[in-house]
Amino acid sequence: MDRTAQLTARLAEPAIAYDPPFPAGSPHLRAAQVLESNWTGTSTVPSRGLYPHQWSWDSAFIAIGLRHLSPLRAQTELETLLAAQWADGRVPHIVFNPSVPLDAYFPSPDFWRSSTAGRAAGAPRTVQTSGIVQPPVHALAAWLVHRADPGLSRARGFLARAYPRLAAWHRYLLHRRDLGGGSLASVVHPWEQGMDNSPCWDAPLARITPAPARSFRRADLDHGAAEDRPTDLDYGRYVRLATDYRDGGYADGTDATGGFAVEDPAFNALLIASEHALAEIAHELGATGSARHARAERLTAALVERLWDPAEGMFFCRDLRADARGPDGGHGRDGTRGPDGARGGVPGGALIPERSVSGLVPLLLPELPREIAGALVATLAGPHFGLGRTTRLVPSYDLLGEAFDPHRYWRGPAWFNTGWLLERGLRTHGERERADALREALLRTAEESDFAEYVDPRTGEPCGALGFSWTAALTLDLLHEPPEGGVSRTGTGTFDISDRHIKGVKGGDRP
Ligand code: 9WN
Repeated sequence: MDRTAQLTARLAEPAIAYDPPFPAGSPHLRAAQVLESNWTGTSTVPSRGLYPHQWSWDSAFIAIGLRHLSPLRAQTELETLLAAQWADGRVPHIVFNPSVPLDAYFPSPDFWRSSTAGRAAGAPRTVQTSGIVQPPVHALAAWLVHRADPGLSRARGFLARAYPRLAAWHRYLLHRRDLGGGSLASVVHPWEQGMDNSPCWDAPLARITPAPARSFRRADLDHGAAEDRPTDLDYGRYVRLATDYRDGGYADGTDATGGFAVEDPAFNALLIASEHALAEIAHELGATGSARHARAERLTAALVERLWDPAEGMFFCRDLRADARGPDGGHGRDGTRGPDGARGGVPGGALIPERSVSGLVPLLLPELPREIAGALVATLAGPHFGLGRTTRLVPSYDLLGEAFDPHRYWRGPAWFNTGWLLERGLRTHGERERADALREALLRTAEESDFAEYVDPRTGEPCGALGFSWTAALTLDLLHEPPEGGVSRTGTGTFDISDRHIKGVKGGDRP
């Protein structure tokens, strides 16, 4: 164990355990061991070496798996993250562990300087965070965690304390981040969308002057293979964007965020799913929640209006800073499709003509029009993603795209969180056989790869960190969610989270 790992391996409570235990070497136990060894006492690191702090959307996925082992730990995971929320409502993408040496991860707290540079935006004083955000999976996670043990949740006032924070988080995204004026939230940095190095960002990033390579030291290359990670040039651009945002006081809608502004389908689909979950939380707390359900439905209409391309059968990112009149500004490399993609008249930028798994993730929304869901399923199984034909898991990027690389970060490999979301989406839309097959492939590959961060989508060859927390957590969730369970709208409105008996797990299921 290296020094960083030792410093973060502080256990504040007894180890979580299955009761009665699963046999040694069973997938349940192996996944639980990953989560156990990545737990710091108040949250879970994505991976001990590469990512030694708390990450926002990782924690949401981790909590979804942890709820099957320890609902208390799952609640704590989310509470630790929400305690670092800024007064303007943003939930930061990293919450730094002060015990970890500064050089263990870049950009470190002394780069972000949240408590000083972020003062006007209301950054907390006592905890150091980054100043950007990640996809809003948190309300969905909070609701699923609550449903794993409603008795414990009510006794601790878990939802009553989380609700105002989650509501402020959504308010921030819907108001401060509606940079395109079309009701969707925008990301102002590739790290915010979570698929950092996707080819979708190549065109918008090309407009950014990179920070010189000598001005920063990458820590990721101490742990990951350079050929799997983003290039130095990409990093230079990430650093420039983050520096400009920081130097503008992390204010939104100003010149500081002018360089990069993208409406992303997965980010917004997760916001919609979480808005439905927030409606359920409001209902549990005694309100009707109907205004939130209605808002989620309006957002779904905006998602379709602004990002759906019927000709391609999938959603695309909208680059708000693209010159919609320029020759490369519009969707369609041959320039025949017009600056706004297939449909004219959508104001603000242009669709980015790159097929990313992000454009399939809205399948998780149950209220998606039937023809759109059908087209997404066809695209998933078609030549660009090849699910069940040429790929065993869903690639992060178009198999036929020029930039496809089965090993490089978000430029082709398969991740388990997007696979999990699509498994739920297929089930939601009645594609039971495909969902079962994807579930089996996710479980088999997670186990065989030692819970890898990501894998080659065709062969399952592991890449990145091993013992990766969300891979283990979502494996546990799939193991505990029986495929024959079907999906109802009684839960989040998105996933089936109706009362399920979680058998054989200590503290798992109470009335
Ligand atoms: C930057 C932690 C995070 C994930 C992201 C993934 C990667 C960080 C990095 O790791 O991003 O946030 O250093 O590359 O792309 O999705 O949340 O697991």
